[in-house]
Amino acid sequence: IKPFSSHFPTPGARLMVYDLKEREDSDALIAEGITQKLDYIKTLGVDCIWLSPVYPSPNEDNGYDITDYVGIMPEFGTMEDWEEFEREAHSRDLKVIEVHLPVIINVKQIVMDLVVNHTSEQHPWFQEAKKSKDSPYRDYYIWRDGKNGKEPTNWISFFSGSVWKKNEATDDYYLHLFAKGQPDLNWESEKVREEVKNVIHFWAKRKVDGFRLDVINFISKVDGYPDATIRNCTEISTRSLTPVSKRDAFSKYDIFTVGETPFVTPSHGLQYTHQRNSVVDMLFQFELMDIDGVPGLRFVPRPWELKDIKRITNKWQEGLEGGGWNSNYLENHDQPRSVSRFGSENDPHLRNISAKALATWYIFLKGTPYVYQGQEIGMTNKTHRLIYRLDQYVDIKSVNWLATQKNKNKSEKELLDILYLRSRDNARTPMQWDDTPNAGFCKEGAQPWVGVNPNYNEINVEAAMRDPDSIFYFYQTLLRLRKQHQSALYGTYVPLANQHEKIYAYLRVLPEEQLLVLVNFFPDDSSVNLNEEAEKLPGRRCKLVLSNYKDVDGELLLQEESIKLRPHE
Ligand code: ISL
Repeated sequence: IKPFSSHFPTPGARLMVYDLKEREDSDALIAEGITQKLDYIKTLGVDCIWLSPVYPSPNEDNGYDITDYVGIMPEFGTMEDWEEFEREAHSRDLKVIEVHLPVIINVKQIVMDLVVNHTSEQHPWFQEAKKSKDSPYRDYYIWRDGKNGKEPTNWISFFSGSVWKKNEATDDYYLHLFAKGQPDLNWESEKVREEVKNVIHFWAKRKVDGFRLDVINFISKVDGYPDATIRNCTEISTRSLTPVSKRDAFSKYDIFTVGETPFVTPSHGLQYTHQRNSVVDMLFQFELMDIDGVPGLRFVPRPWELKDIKRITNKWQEGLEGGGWNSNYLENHDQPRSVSRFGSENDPHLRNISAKALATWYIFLKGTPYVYQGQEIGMTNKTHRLIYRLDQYVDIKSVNWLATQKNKNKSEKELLDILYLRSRDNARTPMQWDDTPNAGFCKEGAQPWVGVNPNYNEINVEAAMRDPDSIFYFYQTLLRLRKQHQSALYGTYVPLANQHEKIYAYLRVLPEEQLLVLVNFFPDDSSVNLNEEAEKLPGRRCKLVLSNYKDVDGELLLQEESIKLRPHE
């Protein structure tokens, strides 16, 4: 897909990238973008690409505010470019299968982001709807009268402030769980549901293989619109998903779906993804993403603990066993970078080792692993406060939160420290392709939509491809091993050494093959004794398949002394 034809690269789509070196002429600025990087993505061993929204949008929320569900943002290119991307992606079919026991799902290649909890306020539907109470589009959205001259309820938006905005023309309020520019669609309306089905048909006919369904459990709101007690959005959604859209739209095609579903529990997860009557093939839950922030208060950081990672992972791995299916991830476009968050980012050696340790830990969990762009080369958070200023943060969630901090007596340094840990911008800096200016993301002298992370000289794809010991090649190996080993795909998850504070240990068990994963999450030596759990172990020794330290080889003795692991080993 073509990026901006002016000098701007791409604000919305996270995998959207382009390489200017291929062509000399000025058209190079509208070169092939992501299509050009398909071989890179394939080399990594990825079977399927999820594109963040690429539809027309004023970009108040990086493309999650859509004005046309069946168009392409002109800055990215045209529908013809998208179709070329589709053809090129499908021509690289790897013929690998992803399995959701016991139903075989073919590998899917292109997943589009379906953002239908809300539209952009610039969407023609809303532009019409807000004009008058008689508008034919009025009930596409959710309207309520004010209460005593104030908002209809006390609900607080995910992006700070009330979820209600006054509409002068009709003297009432519309609901927006996210930005003011993202009015919620009214799913009670048959017309809205028909519109959404048409969007699904539109893309499915263009050979899209699947959809990520943005905040899909928020589409139904809590009955009666009562005031909330804890005043954040956790209380607003009724969280229930029913197979209706699937019946009328998805089931007509060989379509894969992953629901983005904040606040769900494993029992929801089992129900929604169950092989017999699934609503979605898999879902994204967020419990791990909340372990280093006060629940519901993203900008109140706290240190994470391994015991929380264990508790949450055990809960989801065990909870979805026997019919459900997990999505496993360390990063996405809303989250800080994992190596900054859970690894050791400052020392280059430990950054490499810890990124590999984290990868090993999650790629062998049961479920489908997702890799977010740049994670495979160990990209880090947006750089520290010596370089960044408050006004250089552009993510609406961060910007709106900053506005709420005006009279709260926090110093600039404190605010920058918080954003450094928690801002969504951390994941949204341009992809680092090489060490040329702007990291090869856009032309020298061009202004990327948000600043390139200054560490691109060191951390970039070109350097990773040159170095046999890079994080990239380790990911490649992990993804290959996962497909080669039946235990890694189908094995039952069995946690070991649950009380250990430093080391995460688990097995993936099939009668004919067992896989042991041992990961030291911390930057110091640690050891673990598995003798007490000898009855769970497959045997006394195991063959070493892979390590992130180069000098290990051969066999691991499981029931001798304790097993020693070096920093992040
Ligand atoms: O960020 C979160 C988890 O820590 C949650 O608040 C939640 O994932 C998120 O706010 C919902 O995200 C999705 O919908 C938003 C959009 O801004 C995000 O980029 C998208 O992933 C509204 O469309």
